[in-house]
Amino acid sequence: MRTSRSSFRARLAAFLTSAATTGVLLAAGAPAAHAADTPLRDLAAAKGKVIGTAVTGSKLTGTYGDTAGREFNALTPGNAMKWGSVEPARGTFDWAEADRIVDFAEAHGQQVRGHTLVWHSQNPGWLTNGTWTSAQLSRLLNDHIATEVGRYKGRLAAWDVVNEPFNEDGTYRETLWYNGLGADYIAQALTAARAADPSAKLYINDYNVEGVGAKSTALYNLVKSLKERGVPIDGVGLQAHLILGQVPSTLQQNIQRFADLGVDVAITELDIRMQLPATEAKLAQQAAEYKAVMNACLAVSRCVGVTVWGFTDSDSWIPDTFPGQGAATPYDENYAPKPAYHAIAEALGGTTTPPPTGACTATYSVTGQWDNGFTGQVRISCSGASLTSWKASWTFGAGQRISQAWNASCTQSGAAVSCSNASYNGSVPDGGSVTFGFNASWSGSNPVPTVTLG
Ligand code: 9MR
Repeated sequence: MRTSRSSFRARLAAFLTSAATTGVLLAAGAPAAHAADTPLRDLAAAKGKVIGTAVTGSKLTGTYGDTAGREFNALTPGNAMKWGSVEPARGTFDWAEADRIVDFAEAHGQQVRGHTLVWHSQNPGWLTNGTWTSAQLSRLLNDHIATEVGRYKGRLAAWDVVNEPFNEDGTYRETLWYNGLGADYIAQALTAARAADPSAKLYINDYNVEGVGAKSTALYNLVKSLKERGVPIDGVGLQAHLILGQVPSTLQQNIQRFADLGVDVAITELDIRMQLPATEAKLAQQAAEYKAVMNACLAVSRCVGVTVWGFTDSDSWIPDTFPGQGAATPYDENYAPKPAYHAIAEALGGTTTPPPTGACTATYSVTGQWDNGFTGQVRISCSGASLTSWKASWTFGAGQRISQAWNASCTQSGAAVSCSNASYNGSVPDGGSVTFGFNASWSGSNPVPTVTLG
């Protein structure tokens, strides 16, 4: 199928997808296929644990969708279920992205963690700018919970009912809810959520509560008193937005003390950020720290599992919020698994074959997909090695056919594709990369092939 560049661009804008990848290597001339690792979700399932990711609904196609569906057994909408997303104007609801994520999860046999019902942030302007009596606030809270939890009744595994209720010193955060209703807004929200969906596990979720400290102790005391009062509370979410080198040494002990209260614990938003650029040493340290977090959860039977806050560095909140920092997730921004990915797999009992250092790798991505066409990209990167010419080959698994290529010369014979460098981009220096692209047709499915560099 031929596609003009301009119509491709228009379609790309409408159907922008990101890409997952398959990486393959070549060190010193000998092609070494990267053995397909067992998906994380299969490893986690064998241990009865959740391995989840936050997702952006609009991106759940192409390689992003393939990876989210293949590797994770739980999804959390990163933003789609927040009040400001679902009810931007009072009484006007937009469930499109949230529905899309829940539908995707069901189609892929994944759990959904609802996030989040009661928070001080990402609320609609009509709510935060309004002046409300406590009776009105109370009604708004109950109605919101009844509507949103009711919509997904029976379909969600858990809800982050209340998000981030504490200050760092363990006092209550002064929010719209706290100021209007007092600390009992928390019990009220939990009670309303239980009434709207008796089968969903109800959580309080916060950050900087991973280790034992003033804030986590306040959360502990709250959960204890809610249990004593008979308020429905099933679990605590430890977000775990961590900084490289600062994984709390008391993480497992802290998880255990919550478990001993008789509630579940989930690591709900794990990422481990670093000052950029990411070096091999930092990525190795990050891998060890991902493994330590996994192990702390795996050591406590009531720790249900770990969710990462975005699985790829191209879909992470970190660079926007902490300028100069990033590389916080298990996949790089080209969807190549990082050492952290392999560390998660190992913690879950997998045996992985991490790429050797000193190699050139080829990473295949679907960067745009529409009707029956798509644009693909292959990036060839070298680290500790270099190339003076290259050839990237793969076999299309579902009848895809290349119609045009740029920055490489490609031939296709049956399902076999072979692309060689152009006259100007054969050389890939140590630490450098080149990319080439192509347009191709697909129908039915568009699986990502494994590329061999040779
Ligand atoms: O990942 C979310 C990001 O896209 C939003 O811009 C941000 C706004 O605060 O919220 C992010 O998710 C947050 C989550 O809902 C609660 N814990 C902290 C997360 C990172 O800010």
